[in-house]
Formats: sequence, C-alpha cells, structure tokens
Amino acid sequence: MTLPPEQIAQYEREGFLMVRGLLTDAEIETFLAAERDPKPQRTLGLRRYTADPHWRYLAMHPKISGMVAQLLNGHPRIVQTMYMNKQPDGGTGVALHQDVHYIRNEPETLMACWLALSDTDRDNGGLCVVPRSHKRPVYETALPKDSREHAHWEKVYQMRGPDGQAWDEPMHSHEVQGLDLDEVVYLRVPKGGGVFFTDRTIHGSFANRSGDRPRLAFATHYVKDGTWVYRKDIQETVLVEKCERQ
Ligand SMILES: O=C(O)CCC(=O)C(=O)O
Repeated sequence: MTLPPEQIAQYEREGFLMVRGLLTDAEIETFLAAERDPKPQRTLGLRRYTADPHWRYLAMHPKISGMVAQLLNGHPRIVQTMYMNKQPDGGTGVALHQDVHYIRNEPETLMACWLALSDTDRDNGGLCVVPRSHKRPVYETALPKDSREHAHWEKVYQMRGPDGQAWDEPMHSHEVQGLDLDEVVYLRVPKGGGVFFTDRTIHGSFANRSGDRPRLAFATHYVKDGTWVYRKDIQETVLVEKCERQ
C-alpha cells in the first residue's frame, strides 16, 4: 500500500494527511495487550522503541514507514515514540503547538505519524490540526491557559549542535499565540487510521470529555536521513529497517 500522488500533493498543500486502515485490529490488540502487562524494564521514555518490540513494530511498520519515506522523499530515521492513553472524564490533552518548538532539527524535515488505537473524535479528545499552518512562520508561544484541558510540564534539555557545542535549554508546555481558533479542525480518526503531519503544522488535543471512551494514540516522529536533531535525549535516531521507498 503506497500513497498515490494526489495524497502526497494533499499532504504538501494542507500540512497533514489522514489515511484509514494503516493498522489491523489484530496489530492494535497485540500492542494494547502488551501495554496491559507492562514489564519493569520498559522505562526508556521517548526512546522506548529501541528496546520494546511492540513499540518498535509500530515505529518501523513497513506500510507506514514506506509512506513516511514517500512524504519525506528520503529514508526515515525514528526520533521518538509516544503512547497516549487519554482516559475518559477529563484526561488532558497537549495544547496547540508546532513540533519544531520542542524538537529543533536541521535541515527541517521532522514529521509525525499519529495512529489511532481506538476510535477518536472531538468528544474523547481526538487530534486537532490547523490546515495549511505548515507554510507559516514559527508562532510565538505562552503557557497553556486552561489546566483542565492541558497538563503543564517544564524541563531543562541538554542540547548539542553539529559542531559539538553543548548547552542547556529550559522548555515548558505551551500553546501557540495569535491563532484564530476557527481555523482548528477536529479530526475524527477511526481505530487503525493515522494522520501524517509536518513539524510546523499546528496540532494538539483537548481533554477527553466522553464518559467511557479512552482515546488511545501512538505517535512516531521521524526525520529524513541526514537531519541533525539538537536535543541530546533523542539525538540518537534509528534508521528504519527495510523501508520501501516508493
Ligand atoms: O494526541 C495528542 O494529544 C497530541 C499529539 C502530539 O502532539 C504529537 O503527536 O506530536
């Protein structure tokens, strides 16, 4: 399964692309069953895909990584993976942001594939995007305003440039400023579907207001081979194996 030229053009025009049927129910159940039975060694955070075969499977998935290769027009490397199990009745989301704020990279090739492991929509805190925002400059940011919608965190990251220079950079959760909220599109992504988006595409999510539907999602961030990632904790990227570039 590869992306036809119209879908690649749509991604380039809109800054995101939703594709249904990327994962089968069996693939999802295998992942979720392993999550229900967590092993103590699985504490690698954003790099868990390097040690956990279930996380690695999703990050290296041949169908998905083949599409990523098409969209990047080159060979993908994995930067990080995240599993987001957003619980009903108030599990919080990630405020509207551009990934390039959190993960500076050069040349700027960072992109994500966000996979729905349950049916997702506005009610259970599904993914939102701002179409065509990827062609805009990087936005100003400020702390997220509503703690019922978005959790707050802060952290100091070690950075290292390609010339070996090292420094510390404090970061915190934020939301982009000056956005017209009417531009936000609340996606309905069925279980097994996914959304590809660029590192400038404004995206995020809100709290899960459903009474009984967890919002389960798995995201992998990729760069094109040859890209420098500044953050030291995720600098050691991993080349996708057996990626079929179309
Ligand atoms: O699903 C969410 O809540 C946000 C995901 C996100 O920010 C990402 O995958 O980069």
